[in-house]
Amino acid sequence: MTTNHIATYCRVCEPACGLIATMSDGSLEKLQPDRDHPVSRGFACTKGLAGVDINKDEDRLNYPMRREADGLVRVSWDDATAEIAERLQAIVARSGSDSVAAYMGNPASFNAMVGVTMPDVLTKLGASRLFSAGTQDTANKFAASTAVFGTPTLHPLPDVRNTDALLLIGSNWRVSKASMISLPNAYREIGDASARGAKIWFVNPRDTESSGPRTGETVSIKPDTDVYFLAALIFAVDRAIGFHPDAEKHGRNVRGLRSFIADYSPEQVSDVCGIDAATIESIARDFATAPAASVHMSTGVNMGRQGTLAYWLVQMLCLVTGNLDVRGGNIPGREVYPAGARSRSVLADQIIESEFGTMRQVPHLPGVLLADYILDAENPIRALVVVAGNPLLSIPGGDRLRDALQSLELLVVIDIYPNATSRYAHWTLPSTDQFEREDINMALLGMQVDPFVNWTPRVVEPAFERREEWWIFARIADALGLPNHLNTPEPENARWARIDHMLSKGGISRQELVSQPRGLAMARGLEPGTLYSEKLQTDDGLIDCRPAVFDEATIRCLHIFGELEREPAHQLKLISRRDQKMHNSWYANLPAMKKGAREANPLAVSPRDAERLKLTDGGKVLAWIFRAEARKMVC
Ligand SMILES: Nc1nc2c(c(=O)[nH]1)N[C@H]1C(S)=C(S)[C@@H](COP(=O)(O)OP(=O)(O)OC[C@H]3O[C@@H](n4cnc5c(=O)[nH]c(N)nc54)[C@H](O)[C@@H]3O)O[C@H]1N2
Ligand SMILES: Nc1nc2c(c(=O)[nH]1)N[C@H]1C(S)=C(S)[C@@H](COP(=O)(O)OP(=O)(O)OC[C@H]3O[C@@H](n4cnc5c(=O)[nH]c(N)nc54)[C@H](O)[C@@H]3O)O[C@H]1N2
Ligand code: SF4
Ligand SMILES: [Mo]
Repeated sequence: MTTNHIATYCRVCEPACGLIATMSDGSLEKLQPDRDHPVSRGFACTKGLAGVDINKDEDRLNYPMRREADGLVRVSWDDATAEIAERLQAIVARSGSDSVAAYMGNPASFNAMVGVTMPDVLTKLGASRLFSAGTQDTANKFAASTAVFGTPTLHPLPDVRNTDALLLIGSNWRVSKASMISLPNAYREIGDASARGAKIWFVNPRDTESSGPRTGETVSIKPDTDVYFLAALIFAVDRAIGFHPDAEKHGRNVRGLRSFIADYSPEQVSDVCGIDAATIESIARDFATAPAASVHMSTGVNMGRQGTLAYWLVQMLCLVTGNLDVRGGNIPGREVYPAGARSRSVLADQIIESEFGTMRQVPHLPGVLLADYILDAENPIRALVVVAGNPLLSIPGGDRLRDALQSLELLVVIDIYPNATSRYAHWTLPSTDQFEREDINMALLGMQVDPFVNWTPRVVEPAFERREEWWIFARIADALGLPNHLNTPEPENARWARIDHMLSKGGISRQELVSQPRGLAMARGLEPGTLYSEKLQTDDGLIDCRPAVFDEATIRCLHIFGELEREPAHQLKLISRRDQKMHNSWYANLPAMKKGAREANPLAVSPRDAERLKLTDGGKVLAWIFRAEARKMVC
């Protein structure tokens, strides 16, 4: 038996933690945190280490399968790709190329070849409707940054290692390691910050795993009210201390900002947010007077009703307290190679007039409209390819989406597992898992606290008939008679061409990375000084403090405030909760993960509400139906 070790990295979430794979006769036996990885430095979580179980899981998809009247039938890749191409051709001929669409799920972001090959095949087919999971969790941030900074790629990161005060809103770093920031041992980092004396607040409706004596306290907020809390913080800063000179120096229309916050004093928002005015004032004061203060807002707010306005106010809070682009404040991340900074005028082209209203593709179509595009569009989607996603569970409105998926003429799901969406697929195609493919980390450009690019070889040969996604797209394109990466003289270089080009902009070549022991290249960490001179993309070089594009949203904001004010005192709301053993909808059936609370589907209720509702620990809640119109809960 020959045993060897291969350095690789995890492609499940933002930090891309370094891993060491122990191989035995070419089989993946064990994954361990890589102590010598310069960024993750020996950190990896349960999910990353369970990659071995995923690689060997008996439930995996192993062969292309076609759905027939009496169940799934195994087919060869040749037949599967030829038949899918034939169906696509027939649908395009009958209903036009826009009747073909695709959905890219979350793991596609951590799989370099999907992003560089799939949109290309769609374009060549003449199809333009592309949906992605990013519109469920972070589209608000791209939209807000475009409005405020003139570019969707600028997201100043909290300088956790140097900050004196940190506001963490709608995020649970200990469990999730956050989103839109790459910081491997995020929980240790906030523990270290707190030990240095930094003040940390967790703004959350729930007391999470991240808060506590080691880190900081929870500021308990009612769900979906953060926009008012943020407005009140800015109001309180203005009233007690005044805005920092940076606001007038770097901001346009500060008056517009003041007129927005005027409706939301700490006293006015206190009941709606469930936070007393004095607490809001003291956070505002501590934040504004700290030598340096920073903030991170995440999916708990992104996925609420007013995530875009809230993200605008996050930037405003930093600006008016002088914490934008300063050490210990919020600083644009650096990149190993530059992320293209598109300007606001170019982005204007991405605004489309659709039959469902005016919208911006940020950068893809909103997943929440997928069912409408299938069921109601004038030129409806008839064929859908889903890669690395489970839209049926991850997009709100599952019942209608199920009807929509069932009505399709062609649904192709490319995944490592059968999932809820693939139950309705005509074809289910097995992809390789992360350790069965060569890769490079491309997501999170400009959002890494310690910027690094990491190339990894394929660790283990793909088992059964699993294939990489780019190969599957290329085979389908081939069968459609479209140019693709496989039918060029140098297929290997052709599929890497775009990535090689991007790397070259940072003065790096893939060959150089491959020759490094860990396939790594690094850039300098967070340093202030680039926001105004390089990153900001507004025409006048100023931050837009009251973007006109938000006019309608600010009026709606006031209406929602009225609605919330009228809510009964005991209104219950369901909020999302992640745990260490699940990743969105997957990992669920892995025996190593299906332990303890994960054996069931736990619902957490605050002790006060549980007592009122006579719910006991471990009891069963069968169904809770919320009747919005009756404002009543029925069991
Ligand atoms: N109910 C619910 N809804 C949610 C969330 C939630 O936690 N619960 N989370 C929200 C968030 S933050 C997001 S980002 C979205 C996510 O939305 P989606 O991406 O649509 O959903 P996931 O559950 O992440 O599904 C990922 C799928 O990719 C597969 N997969 C894993 N690795 C690979 C791979 O290497 N190749 C291929 N081809 N497939 C792979 C998994 O088996 C799984 O089926 O959902 C949002 N909506
Ligand atoms: N273990 C694990 N890790 C993950 C994932 C996973 O499913 N499991 N998913 C990955 C993905 S795709 C993403 S995008 C990131 C997400 O990473 P985070 O954005 O940090 O997501 P969560 O851990 O769900 O934290 C969101 C918090 O918001 C709170 N919240 C809910 N509603 C509100 C509200 O209205 N206001 C406020 N202020 N807070 C609210 C919730 O209680 C929760 O603690 O995690 C990634 N990492
Ligand atoms: S934190 Fe994310 S990237 Fe790191 S090991 Fe866990 S799942 Fe993988
Ligand atoms: Mo996400």
